[in-house]
Amino acid sequence: MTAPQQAVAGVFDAELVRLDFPILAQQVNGHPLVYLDNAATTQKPECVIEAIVDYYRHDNANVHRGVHTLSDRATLAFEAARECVATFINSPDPRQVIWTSGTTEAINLVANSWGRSSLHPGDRVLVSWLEHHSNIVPWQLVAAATGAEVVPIPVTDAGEIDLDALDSLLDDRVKLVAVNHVSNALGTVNPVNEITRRAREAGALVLVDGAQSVAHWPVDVQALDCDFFIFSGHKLFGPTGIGVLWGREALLEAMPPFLGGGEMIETVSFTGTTFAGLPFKFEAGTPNIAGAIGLAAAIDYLGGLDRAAAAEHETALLRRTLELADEVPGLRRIGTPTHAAGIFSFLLEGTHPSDLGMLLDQQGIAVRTGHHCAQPLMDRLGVPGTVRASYSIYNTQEDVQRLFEGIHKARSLFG
Ligand code: C6P
Repeated sequence: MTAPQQAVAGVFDAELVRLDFPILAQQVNGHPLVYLDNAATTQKPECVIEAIVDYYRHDNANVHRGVHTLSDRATLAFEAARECVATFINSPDPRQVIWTSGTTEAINLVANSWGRSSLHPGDRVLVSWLEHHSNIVPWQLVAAATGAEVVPIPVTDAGEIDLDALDSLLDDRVKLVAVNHVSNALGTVNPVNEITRRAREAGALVLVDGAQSVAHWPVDVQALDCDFFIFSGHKLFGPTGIGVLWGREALLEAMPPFLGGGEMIETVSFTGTTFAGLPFKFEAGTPNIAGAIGLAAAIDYLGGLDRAAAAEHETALLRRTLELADEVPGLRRIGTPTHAAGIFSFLLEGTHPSDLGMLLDQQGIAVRTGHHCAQPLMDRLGVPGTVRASYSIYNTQEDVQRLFEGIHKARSLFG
């Protein structure tokens, strides 16, 4: 395998970036692959694949347990990965970075630990209509167990959180506002700073689901001023099965453990068990060591790119997409947020989204179709689902062109 061609800091060239992602070089169904399903998962650069392989080839051992050299190496790499994440999101302390299997588990951790210990009958958790199921269902489960209530924050027809409606919901019953940073279904960039300011004034905590934001621009948890920030490694060019819960130190210190087992204890006896400090209190069992190391490699990779220029590039792709969409009769964009991050959701008159998705796939173009795990949002917008093209740093204007060639072909077949 040839060495990946790393992008040079300060310069952004999507064609050069593509070379770092071996999977993108292949043909799918007889066509060069156009991968537009980045909101589902991003592809992995060679350096991430190599970091995982290297770990298993040379350093594999359990962490925090052995006295032997391999265990020391694995532990050092694993904890260095935590520090890498802490720097990446500007956490005041790496102990505030808790490894999880992904966004879903991280939200469940907060719901089960903070939620079950802090929510009481009559309390409210506000979630927006834009949320992914993983930021709805855990709250419904904890509400059923505690007598608290999950109340949706209305969104406008454009697919944006209605801030006036939020204001009217914020009262002293609200203990937490849980919103995504970017909607996975529409691409809406939510004004989380503003939401946090309003929630805080009302005495509520704020959880930000950053699954769809971290790959698009640098996130600073201190500047966001939220209480919990959560994301998945696999949407950030890292491996699956690894994710992050960041939390305010005082909150994490006060929260009870989520899962019990090895690693998360200080002492265990049948007369009483005491728990480890942060972050280990929340990390029961053998963690995803290779996943953490792979995620750190992905973050290092991003550190070699000019991220502002990368974000500009993605914005240009979406801008061109919207221009071309205007020229397609019968194409309707679903959600028209003022600020959108690299996601284009749409319907084509007379065509079922999954038929269009399959037809695009036959042309080597990967998109996602359906409700995108956001059924309440689909109901709110009155659509059963959409076709979703989601962009990343390695997509090009040629990819956009190919998408529209595919859409025009579908129109001629189905129209
Ligand atoms: N969205 C999509 O195609 P996990 O599966 O735990 O890594 O992430 C869940 C999740 C939570 N919040 C948001 C905003 C998300 O977008 C996702 C995952 C994928 O849109 C898979 S459904």
